[in-house]
Amino acid sequence: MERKTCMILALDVSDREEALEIAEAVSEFVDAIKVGYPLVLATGLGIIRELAEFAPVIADFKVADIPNTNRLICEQVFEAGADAVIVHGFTGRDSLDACIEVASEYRRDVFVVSEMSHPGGAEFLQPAGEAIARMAAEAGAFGLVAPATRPERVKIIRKIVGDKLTIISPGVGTQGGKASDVIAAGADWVIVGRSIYKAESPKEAARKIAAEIEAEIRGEN
Ligand code: OMP
Repeated sequence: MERKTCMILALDVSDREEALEIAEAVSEFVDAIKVGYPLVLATGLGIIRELAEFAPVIADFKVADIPNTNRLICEQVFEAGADAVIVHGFTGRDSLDACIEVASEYRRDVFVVSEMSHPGGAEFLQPAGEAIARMAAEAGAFGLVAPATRPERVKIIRKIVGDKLTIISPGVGTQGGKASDVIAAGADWVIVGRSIYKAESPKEAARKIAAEIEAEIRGEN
């Protein structure tokens, strides 16, 4: 995944035509498209290949099972054409290793959720977040998912993993996070869903967030 716009679209719509329309409209402003259960359950796994025409696809299945099941899930994800998969880290090192093994067979990437962006993310997952980040780095994951709603946590996690891991950060816009803040805290990419796909003009919404990120990177904020 090439870092040009520093933005990933979370495409959580459930209609195939709408998904393809939005993907095409915003493709110049995003480096990847993240799809998850809402779109894939509604339209089928084939949507991954269709979206891959516009940008690399990250399959957000938050894989969280025993190693054998994780392996079987990841094989399906990469056979379907995804460039990367999002997995949970709380299931432990062996479960994560299974995902990373499959990803390396397919020459694809694994992102590990260290802690989540919603208020409940602070209840059980956050206390384990730093250990999960350390484990992901030791296991050789490609990156982490860390919360844009808590840039101070992204800063801590960035310190822990240094430049070993790529950090992608959801929670910008509708969940209250600010793209420039979390990029300043050390995230490589922000993940944006509703603020783009629910906007009257997804293209204009994406353009605006891309401009904010660019200004932050240039040090204009
Ligand atoms: P919006 O809140 O609509 O911008 O969407 C955020 C996207 O990121 C959704 O697809 C969420 O499922 C996802 N996400 C989070 O919001 N918080 C997390 O902690 C982790 C994820 C994720 O793994 O992508």
